[in-house]
Amino acid sequence: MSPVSTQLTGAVLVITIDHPPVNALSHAVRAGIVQALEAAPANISAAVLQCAGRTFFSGADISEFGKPPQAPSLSEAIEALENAPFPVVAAIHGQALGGGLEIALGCDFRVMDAKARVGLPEVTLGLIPGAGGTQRLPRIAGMALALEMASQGKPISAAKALDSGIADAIAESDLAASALAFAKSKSRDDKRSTGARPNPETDASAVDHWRAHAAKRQRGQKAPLAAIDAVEASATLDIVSGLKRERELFLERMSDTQSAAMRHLFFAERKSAKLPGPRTEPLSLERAAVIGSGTMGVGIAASLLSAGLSVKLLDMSDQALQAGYNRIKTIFQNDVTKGRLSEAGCSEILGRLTATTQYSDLSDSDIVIEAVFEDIEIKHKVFAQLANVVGEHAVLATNTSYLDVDAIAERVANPERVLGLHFFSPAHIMRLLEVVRGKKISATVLASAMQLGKRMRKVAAVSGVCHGFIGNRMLSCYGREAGLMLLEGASPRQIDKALTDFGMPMGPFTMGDMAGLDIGYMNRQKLDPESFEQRAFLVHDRLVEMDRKGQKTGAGFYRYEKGDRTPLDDETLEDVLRAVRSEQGISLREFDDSEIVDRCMLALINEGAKILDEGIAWRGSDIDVVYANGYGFPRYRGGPMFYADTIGLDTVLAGIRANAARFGDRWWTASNLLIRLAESGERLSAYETQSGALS
Ligand code: 3H9
Repeated sequence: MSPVSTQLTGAVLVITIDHPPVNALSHAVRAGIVQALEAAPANISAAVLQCAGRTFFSGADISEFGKPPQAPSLSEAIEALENAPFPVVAAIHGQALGGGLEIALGCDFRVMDAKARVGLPEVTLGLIPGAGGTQRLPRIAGMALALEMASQGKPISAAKALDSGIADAIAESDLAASALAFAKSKSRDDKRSTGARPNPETDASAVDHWRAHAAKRQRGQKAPLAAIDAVEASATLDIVSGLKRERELFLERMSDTQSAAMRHLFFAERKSAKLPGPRTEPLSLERAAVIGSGTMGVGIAASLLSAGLSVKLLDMSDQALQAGYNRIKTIFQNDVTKGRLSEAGCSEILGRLTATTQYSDLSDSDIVIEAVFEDIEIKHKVFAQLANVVGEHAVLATNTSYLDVDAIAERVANPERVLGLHFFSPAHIMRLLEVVRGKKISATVLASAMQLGKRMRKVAAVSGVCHGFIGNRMLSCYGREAGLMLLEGASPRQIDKALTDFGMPMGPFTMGDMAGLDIGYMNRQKLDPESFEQRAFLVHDRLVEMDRKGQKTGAGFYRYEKGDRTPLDDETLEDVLRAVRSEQGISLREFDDSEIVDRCMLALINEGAKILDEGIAWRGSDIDVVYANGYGFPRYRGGPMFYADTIGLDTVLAGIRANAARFGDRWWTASNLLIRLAESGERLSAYETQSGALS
């Protein structure tokens, strides 16, 4: 059945598209629209184009990209709208995104629901608008806004759309009725195709501004600059040549690995939230408690409050509790200051927050998340106290980065309700949530955690239990190689720069200084010394022992001026490096940047493949989701597993084996899965394991 239906209301033809879940502009939709226009009765005065379901068109169908194109193309469908002999009114609710906005711009008028948004998010997929958005939008809204929307990808509100001429009217209540009334007020004489409008005025300063912005804030990404080029062309080229130029730039981006990587992440992020196997009904989690009102507890409580839950915050002292409560209040008050939240919304949210020092107050909690000090004995005590007061089926979560969730669950009655929820700091801002499933977790509890992740607008990925779970276990290998290269002769500055040039937001030594070198130091004290490469952290340890713990003490791998986070080179570090290298009898050598990147990336990939082989991660794409959302891995490289696929698993394996031959195989034993996939020609990022799946 066609997703497109029509209904004649007086002299207005209403064309309705119903293509769940989000009305992507798939082939059947495009064909249906063209057919509806062709079959339109000869005497109609106008038409309305509207969508059923939760949103207007969410854009081109991304799953069709890379497949042979099927006519009519989106551009042809838009052309049919522009060339129709009657005006067409787009009725926009939900979001009009990418091709969705482009199709609306191909209509003669746009009526928007007051809560609707419009945007050109193609850059987030490594693309530029490819169906006229870069040519029609500046003709309607001017260069400055078109440059911003096409290069930044952020949607704008209906109010802003009205202000800028994108929307012609806002419907305060019934969109369908408003759009119909609007269409009835128009006649064939009102036809005013956007493409026929004059060129927008050139705006050189806006072009320069957004180019500079893209170079700085979207470093390494090609799409924002291409989007700016295309919009800039709209000022000088006629519509036909402008559309041709846009098409060329669009196709260049489409064939580039950056877009393949970002499209991979788009689908990976949606998949990671889904559990394999039959759907399990999640629990209704409405009353939450957070133990610990430090930085993590505050961020977690804020995330839960934003998701609509009521939250009880517990800490031992009134003073700590008051400080935590105030920090949560500040988070939401800042949202009000920035116009993201109304005063009434802020009061409603804070009305759901209570503070207590008494465990007995948590008795009615559906879920408790503890965010106390990272020490297993302390966590055991917290869980023991909790188990005494909460219901026997309340979900109990530990916010831990490394600890053994199974060991924590073991001591609790009904261990199937215990899990790890590894939030990243600041927890109300960072998108990643590692959901750690212990051996005994029930499918219901896991499904509930995934749903909670979605409610908190997090990207949730499931990890099995191991030291550091998916993310930090891989990171320790990356950090190990950085530390060893430091010992062998590379400077922190060179290593940091090589990795930021690769696309990481920060190098490992700048990152260590920011997080505090004492945290890793304390963690290492608790580890079996045989379980990690001690030499890689000799310099780190020496620095901590000299009270150089990073930014907070004014020095670590770098030196910092008071109140300034700029890492400065430091003579003392040179002395430490000289001393440690000589104690280790190391003869220095030169590094080039590609060796630095390769060594860190190969370590990351090999460990990721082992994690996948062990069933700690269920999907290669989940690992990519973890790295892109929790560790700043450049999205345009798709995550470590996708990156491995782009270099080729043969090449990856050869690199790992070469490192094993050179540095010994203690840390460089190639993953068996990697060997198997390199042989079979399969992709690491597409690999899915059944091992470890829930029974
Ligand atoms: C473009 O338009 C290029 C043009 O300029 C030129 C072309 C020539 N296609 O996100 P959700 C699926 S590029 C295919 O969970 P929400 C999604 O995978 C496009 N599938 O819902 C998921 O599937 P599943 C520019 C799509 O309510 C399901 O729909 N547009 C598409 O949280 C639900 O998605 C964009 O970049 C699509 N376009 O958020 C917008 N969109 O259930 C992309 C979604 O199997 N989409 N799916 O996992 C979004 O940002 C969000 O989906 C949206 C809804 C905000 C619309």
